[in-house]
Amino acid sequence: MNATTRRLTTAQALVRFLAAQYTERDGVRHRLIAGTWGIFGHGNVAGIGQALVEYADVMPYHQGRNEQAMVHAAVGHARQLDRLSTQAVTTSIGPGATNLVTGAALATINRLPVLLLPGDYFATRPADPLLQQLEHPVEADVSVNDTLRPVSRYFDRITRPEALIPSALQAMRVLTDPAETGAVTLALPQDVQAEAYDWPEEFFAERVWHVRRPEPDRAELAEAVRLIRAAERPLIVAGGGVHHSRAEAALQAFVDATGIPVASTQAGKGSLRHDHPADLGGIGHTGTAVADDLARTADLVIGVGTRYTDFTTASGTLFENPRVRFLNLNITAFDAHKLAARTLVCDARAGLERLREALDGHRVDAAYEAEYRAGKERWEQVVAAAYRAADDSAVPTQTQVLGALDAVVGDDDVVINAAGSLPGDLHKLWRARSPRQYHLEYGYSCMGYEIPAAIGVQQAAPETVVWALVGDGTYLMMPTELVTAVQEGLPVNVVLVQNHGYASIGGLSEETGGERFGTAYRHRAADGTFTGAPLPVDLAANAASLGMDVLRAKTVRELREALAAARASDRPTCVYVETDPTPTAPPAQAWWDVPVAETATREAARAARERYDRHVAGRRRHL
Ligand SMILES: Cc1ncc(C[n+]2csc(CCOP(=O)(O)OP(=O)(O)O)c2C)c(N)n1
Ligand SMILES: [Mg+2]
Repeated sequence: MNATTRRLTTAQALVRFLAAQYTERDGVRHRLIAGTWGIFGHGNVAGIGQALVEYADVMPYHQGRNEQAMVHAAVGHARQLDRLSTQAVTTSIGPGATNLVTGAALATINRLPVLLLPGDYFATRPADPLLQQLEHPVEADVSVNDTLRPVSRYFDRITRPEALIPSALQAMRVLTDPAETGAVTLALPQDVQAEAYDWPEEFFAERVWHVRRPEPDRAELAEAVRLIRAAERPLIVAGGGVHHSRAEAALQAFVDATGIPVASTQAGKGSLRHDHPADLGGIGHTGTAVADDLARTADLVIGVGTRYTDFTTASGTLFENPRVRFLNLNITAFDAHKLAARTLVCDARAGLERLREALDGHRVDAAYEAEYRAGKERWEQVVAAAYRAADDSAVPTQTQVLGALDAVVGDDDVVINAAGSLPGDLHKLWRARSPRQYHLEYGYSCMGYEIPAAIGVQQAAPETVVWALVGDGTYLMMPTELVTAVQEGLPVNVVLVQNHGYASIGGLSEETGGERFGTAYRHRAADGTFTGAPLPVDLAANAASLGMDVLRAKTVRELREALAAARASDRPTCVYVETDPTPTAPPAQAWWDVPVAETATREAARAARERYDRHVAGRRRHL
């Protein structure tokens, strides 16, 4: 049937195939797989590794230090380009492959595409066990790569060369499907990688994957319009789907027409510019007072592209109005149906545009608008107070670090963070000036995402100024890719906030009766607990040792100067700052459920349990 064939190894065929895949949406084209990250071992060096050198002209290769970090970089890249372009990650078998699991979970949870290519055991089984093989005594076809199944949106093991053809096509379909996307894994037995096959020439032809924008269903749209017209206190919850769909302008047009205010999740923040009169900032446990007050009294919550995590709903306690109803616009039916909502299963941009047209002339009450505008102004004062440092020569608090950063960033700078106490402070305080600026990975909140993600974002947007904000605990978990930034000459900026341990979990521990146990980085004291002197680690010296330019800032003034210098520099630069632990962040405006010991001898836990029981009593099931 196929007139011509090309004799290549499976690995060569895969690399050639990947180099010819494109996405298209709104007439804009991207390479689907812009490059391939790789760490080589015996599971991929002679297969994919050889193919990458053979085809270096069509498939850029990036050298990473840690497999998990390579996935983070690919995720950062994918998020920056609205999921229209990602990267592949090739690993050895065994430990190299299982290091992917955390990154894959992060990608799948955040609905961001990445292509994982772990090496796998021989398909032909000539001499089991090979180096790094898990021998399962009962299920002989199990490999460690099976740990990637539950965290992948598509998984296959390519045990014959020709099986790659249907599987590679399915893999591209899932990567480019706006409702299904996430981590896609093609496990590649190392003998099959090196095996030759006569591939049909059509397999290597350029292929364009149209990323669709499904329109709303007519009946669902009519019901949505009816609900919005009937609502007195409607509130939009904007999630990551607004960004993925590039629906920010449509959202603003909808809001300008209707006056309905917008609160945002971590993934959705920046959907409206911070200074838009209807932007209420973050919602939920780490939300603003104005957003949470409106959420408590809303009679219609319009979720747009949100998964409604516990942070957003204050663990099921936030939406208190007895008459509250939900209307969810989501491309994923699974998410649209949450909270027993009326659904609008479609693309966010298409849905918002159709709603605006159908609601022509409808607007919320002027009194409601005045109420939330006043609340927004009050919260602006809270932000200003948290950012302001009375004394320029003092050691900054963490919110003053954010204030200093706020003063130097440009409208299009990207600020990346994922875990620790910074996500909460950022969600409450950050003034997002452009849709991609606020880059919070809070689906998995994975310590260590920040630095490799900054690399992926910088690769996707070479002209953009990129900031990775990391706590000291996060830095220690994954500083490895600083070496990659240095190697690639990527001018990423890292702000390293030193507070000698886990301030976030320390605070949480104290609130929940855990007495800050195991959350500070300190020497052991005489009684055996970690309550001695702070550790004599020098993370600034560590960053410098990896090749970064490092600026140490001891005061607010020095910090401001260091941030400005880092922004101006064309080299990867780390700004190191020790913070004053005096709390200057506004307190949580809503609850978060972290179960407290029901029985304990220690007073701290007993008191925490009493508080806990009071909160649990306020939980609602929305049915
Ligand atoms: C990989 C990973 N392990 C554990 C956690 C749980 N965790 C969340 S925040 C945190 C501490 C973060 O410390 P640091 O980066 O210093 O930030 P700080 O809390 O001091 O602001 C931990 C351990 C996590 N989110 N990710
Ligand atoms: Mg810390």
